[in-house]
Amino acid sequence: MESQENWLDLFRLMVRIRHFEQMAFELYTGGKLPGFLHLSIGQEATSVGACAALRADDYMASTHRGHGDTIAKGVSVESAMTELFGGATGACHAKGGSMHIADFSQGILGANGIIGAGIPITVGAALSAKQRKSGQVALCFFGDGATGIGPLHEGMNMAKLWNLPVIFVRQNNHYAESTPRHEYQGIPDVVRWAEGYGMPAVKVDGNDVLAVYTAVAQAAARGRRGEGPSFVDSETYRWYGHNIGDPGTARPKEEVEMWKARDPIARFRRVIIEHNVASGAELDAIDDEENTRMQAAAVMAEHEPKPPLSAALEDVYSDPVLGSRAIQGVRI
Ligand SMILES: Cc1ncc(C[n+]2csc(CCOP(=O)(O)OP(=O)(O)O)c2C)c(N)n1
Ligand SMILES: [Mg+2]
Repeated sequence: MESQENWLDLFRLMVRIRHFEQMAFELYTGGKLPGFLHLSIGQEATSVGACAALRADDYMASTHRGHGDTIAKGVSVESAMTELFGGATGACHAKGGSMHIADFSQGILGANGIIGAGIPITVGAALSAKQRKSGQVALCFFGDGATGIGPLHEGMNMAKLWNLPVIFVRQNNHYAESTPRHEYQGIPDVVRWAEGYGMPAVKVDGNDVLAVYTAVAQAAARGRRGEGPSFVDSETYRWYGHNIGDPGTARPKEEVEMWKARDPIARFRRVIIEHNVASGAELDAIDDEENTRMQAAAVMAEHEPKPPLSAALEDVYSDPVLGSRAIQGVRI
């Protein structure tokens, strides 16, 4: 990114996501939070850099590890945390939970517990944008584990065939659950697969927020010019295990430590200070503000009312009458 104007916004967003997930971890392990968690701590630069390159009305679909992506695209920490608590005022009125936060008003088509499922949804959104000539693009995040999933290959083919403004962003954190890439991926370099489908594909340092931003901005510009899909392979790492029940010890300790030393937030902090965009004290103040906001958000979210049982079928079907008939036998 040539302009340094947004650097503090990017930094603040990464810090916000880090605080959100650290809070979620504490609440969950403290027995306060229901449900389940997949933390993306360590991957903040990929979420923030990619979403910063999008317009507010562009589409984005995420994965089971979607807190960072959805906050980066615009969901507030208050709305997301209330959703994690199952509160009625949460992002999805308690029907999404950690793995399915969506906000159509911000183009967020949903995090998704089914690996690769966001990909065809994004391709469909891009088709709609193209038909409406809206100038929107549609970005799908997916993990390296999704690279072997059929919908990715179908999605890349359709996006190319119909010349759709799709940006495929692989959050390449090297593992699917605890299985390393070389055990499930036919070739080491999936950029070649994407090129094989006829789209420009680049590898990017996914812990460098500016590098991710630049790659996705170029892809978005191509999409808006009518030049079709692009693929960005963003190499990063998650610090924690696959989910809250996994201590992450299947990975070599030295590897985890090496990636922690490449912390995307600490790294961007150094860049900001070196370029005299802000001082360490100013960045600390941003961190404090985000921490304070998160503490308050957690207290608020915990005490938000839970939805009544009678709301169970609200917001589920576009036609609630026909929709409720579809699940015969359910009586509320
Ligand atoms: C279609 C499908 N198959 C299997 C699973 C079980 N599953 C959940 S997460 C996961 C690994 C995903 O790895 P990756 O795509 O690399 O994402 P990461 O967890 O590393 O962010 C699997 C296999 C699933 N949710 N959906
Ligand atoms: Mg992975």
